[in-house]
Amino acid sequence: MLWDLFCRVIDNFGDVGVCWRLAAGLAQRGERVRLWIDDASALRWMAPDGAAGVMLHPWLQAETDADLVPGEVVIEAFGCDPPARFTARMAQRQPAPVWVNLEYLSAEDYVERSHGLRSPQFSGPGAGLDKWFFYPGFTPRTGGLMHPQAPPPDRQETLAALQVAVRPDERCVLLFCYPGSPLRALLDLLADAPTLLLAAAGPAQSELAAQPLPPGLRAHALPWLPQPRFDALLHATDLNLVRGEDSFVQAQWPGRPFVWQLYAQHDGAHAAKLDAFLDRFDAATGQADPALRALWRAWNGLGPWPDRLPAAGPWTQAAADWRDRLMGQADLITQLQEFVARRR
Ligand code: TRH
Repeated sequence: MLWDLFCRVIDNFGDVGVCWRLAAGLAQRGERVRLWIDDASALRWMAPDGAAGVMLHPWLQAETDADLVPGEVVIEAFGCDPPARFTARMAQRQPAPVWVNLEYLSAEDYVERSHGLRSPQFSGPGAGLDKWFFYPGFTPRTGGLMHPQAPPPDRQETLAALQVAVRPDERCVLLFCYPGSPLRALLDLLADAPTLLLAAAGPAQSELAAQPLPPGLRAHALPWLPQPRFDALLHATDLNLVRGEDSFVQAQWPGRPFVWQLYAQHDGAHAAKLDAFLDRFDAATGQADPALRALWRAWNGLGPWPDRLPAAGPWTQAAADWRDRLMGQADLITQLQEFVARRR
């Protein structure tokens, strides 16, 4: 089948990160994918070699190319609305494409209620078509998550390829954060043990450069990595500090401790998202160390700092149990293919 996947890059890299991972995953399963994107610049480092079966197209071409015939499936990521003329062509296509809106990730209850809902289009270029809502999520009544596409390479290989040498007694920590992060307090907490801090490209490096490192901490600046190598790195560390959506999901597959920095929303809605996730995580794993929620909330500017990191053993066990639970659920791409097949 031909899948048309529309991606509008609002800011940061999650929109393109999620869409590229989906496009590459569908192509790996034999689907033909046209990825329509308004700013493909990040793909220069995120996907330098592209992927067989994925054809990149500038967003505007979907508006201007009068001979374009929509595919059997149209995915709009995060409610980005395909160009009007393309949508009008979808309405003329016989049979009509299956039109899916891939929504943002959340652990909140509304996701289970909203997943799979149909939205008949009564007006506009898509009048007469149905749009379907597809919600990623952490429970069986959602669309699931994008599972790793391949087993992770060996930890030592991954670190050696990045010229990262972790000393025997050192904890290896990945930092991928937003500008203005409360780094000082985090560094003081990480000073409880010898630590090598791998700073992802972007704000983490400039923020770290402005901070004196406590004794026992070393820092290593990483380049922008192709997505599969970034994923492999998540499996090569002891603790991952990640952000947004896509890196947050992928940091759950190694079964090692992770901390989520949410994209701060002016109305504070990110606080409910954080608590909704930890409520599910704690309930599913029996994790009960109060330092964990305190650390997550403090890192997101939502509360006071704990006086210590969560205990590593129980934290790692909880992360592994959580991963096993998620791996037991059907992955998002499989569910999306079945979702579409049932609606064709
Ligand atoms: O960049 P992000 O903060 O994106 C976020 C999310 O999209 C969020 O939903 C949205 O509200 C906000 O932007 C505006 O974080 P995220 O989602 O983890 O996306 C980063 C992508 O970049 C992810 O696919 C991993 C990839 N990446 C690499 O491939 N190589 C790298 O070196 C790094 C640092 C990241």
